[in-house]
Amino acid sequence: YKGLKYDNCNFEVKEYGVGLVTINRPKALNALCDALYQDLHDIITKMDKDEKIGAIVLTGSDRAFAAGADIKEMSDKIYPATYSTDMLAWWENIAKVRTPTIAAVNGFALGGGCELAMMCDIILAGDKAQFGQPEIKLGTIPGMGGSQRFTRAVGKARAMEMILTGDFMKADEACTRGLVSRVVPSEELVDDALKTAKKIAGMSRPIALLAKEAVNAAFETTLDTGLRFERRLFHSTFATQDQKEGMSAFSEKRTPAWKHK
Ligand code: CO8
Repeated sequence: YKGLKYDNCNFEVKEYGVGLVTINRPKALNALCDALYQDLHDIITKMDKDEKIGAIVLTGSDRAFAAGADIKEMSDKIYPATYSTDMLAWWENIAKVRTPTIAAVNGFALGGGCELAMMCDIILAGDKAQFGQPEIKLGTIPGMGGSQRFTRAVGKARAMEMILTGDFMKADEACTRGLVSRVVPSEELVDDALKTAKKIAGMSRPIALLAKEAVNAAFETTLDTGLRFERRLFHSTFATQDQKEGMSAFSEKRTPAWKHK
């Protein structure tokens, strides 16, 4: 797939095991039209299957990560079709990717753009990034997870306020409230995200996938079930050569040479 070209996204595979996907639809501030979804899904699925890739960075432009779903494309849709096609359900495929993902957000992440960022495992924000779920101003509500993931990230009161007013949230506040992991000067954002992704890609791949699965379980279960699930996954790491290698390397004061990259 490495030579493939897409209309709405660019991508590259770094030699250090990181996939970089750049949303590229400047004429509409990277609004997420159906064709863009197809491109993104195709690239990300291929990267997810590529065992050489240990982490994926998803970014947009300086002005916009993505300014939402494509308003012009959806404005004439009628209810029976939205329901019978289960419109937008397919976006969840992006959240189901098993490889760790980092959204590097510069500029606007609004509506579907904010929801897409929240489908990633980590959000890093450029200092000028702005997040929001302004669907209410268009006479609709979030449809790709905003009411659920935003609420889990920032808590009920602020999520309600944002979703009911359509106001935007700046990077610093998003960081203070836990929506984003770190704020970075915007010109350094993609390099920082690649560096972070490289660090993750340098871990044992199966162990990184287990860690991701364990954290994600925290959003789906009771504490007791989640703790048991974590323990079972933890036990299972002892069936890998990489647990032996990691702990031996620590004792021998050397860098581990993972068997399962
Ligand atoms: N869809 C389509 N086109 C868009 C979108 C969008 N979401 N956002 C911006 N554009 C286009 C503009 O129409 C404009 O095009 P043109 O030059 O042809 O007029 C171009 O991008 C540049 O935009 P602006 O001139 O408006 O740029 P500004 O810097 O003045 O403003 C803003 C930037 C504040 C981001 C402004 O463009 C804006 O408010 N955009 C809409 C943001 C929004 O409401 N997003 C939520 C969309 S709804 C959504 O995501 C719902 C998810 C669930 C349903 C999904 C169904 C598929």
